[in-house]
Amino acid sequence: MISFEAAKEKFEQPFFSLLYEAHTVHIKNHEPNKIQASTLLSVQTGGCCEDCAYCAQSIRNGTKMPKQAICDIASIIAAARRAKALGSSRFCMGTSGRAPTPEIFELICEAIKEVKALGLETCVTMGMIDDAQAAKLKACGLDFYNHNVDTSPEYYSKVITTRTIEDRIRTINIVQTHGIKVCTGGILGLGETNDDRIKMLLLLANLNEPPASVSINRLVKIPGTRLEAAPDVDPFDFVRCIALARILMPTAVVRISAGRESMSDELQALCFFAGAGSIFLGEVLLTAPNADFDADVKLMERLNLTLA
Ligand code: DTB
Repeated sequence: MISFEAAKEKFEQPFFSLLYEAHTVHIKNHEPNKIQASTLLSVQTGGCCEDCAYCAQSIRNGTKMPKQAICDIASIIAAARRAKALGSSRFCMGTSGRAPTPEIFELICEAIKEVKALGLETCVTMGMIDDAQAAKLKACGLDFYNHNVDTSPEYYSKVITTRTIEDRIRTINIVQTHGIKVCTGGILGLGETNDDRIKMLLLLANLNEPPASVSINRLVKIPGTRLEAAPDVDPFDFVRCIALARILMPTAVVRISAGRESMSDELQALCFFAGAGSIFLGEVLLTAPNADFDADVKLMERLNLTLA
């Protein structure tokens, strides 16, 4: 297992040496000119009692987002068809709250089966789940479960107090035990240091099994949240994080998730070179705007990247 000091040394090496090292790992393990595309749908939005300082959906933030109606199965399937038409290969469904209610859980199980029948991969994020729920999701054919660690163990309580990072790791372990691939990651721009970012990446790399999918978000500063005025992430530090994720988790597909809407084409290109191989496609994420679809298609063309 690589030590913190060794990981920090990699992170702090000259920028182009880091990029070269990361790209070398990337081309050994991935097709560098293919970008996997996923589309997100918020099946249940808002009214969440958790206190994540970054989140639009927490009732403890000043975002005034009460619990909204749950999507019906027909609208979920319609959204999945649209995602496929856009060129996405994976459809990701999210629900707000600490853990799924029985009603939401049943709906998601039905949706997984129907979305898979359209020929799409499925991913779900719905908070804490137990063994029985993980077994049921596996039986429905779920491909990925998304559950982020968000930040470093040391910084976690500065961002969230209603649960611990150990709770998160417990759910990740349950998901992996049941043979569902894990999508996990975190958010850069919560006021954390580069040391926190390195620690978060080490935590991800040292899970019981390496994650198949790693989601790196740049904070979308949502007015009314406690982090609405958080300091910007230096763009080159963002690229360094992608590069270190690539080096520490060679086989994972690394996604530039939230925050791409405010990234230049050049910054995204550097991220792809450093080892990012996945994006979210479509107009919205869960509540926040995503990068523009037409601009994404153009960027793929200009960089000779193909969506997969
Ligand atoms: C992840 O790491 N990013 C996605 C997905 N996992 C669920 C969510 C991004 C949400 C961005 C903020 C919003 O839409 O409110």
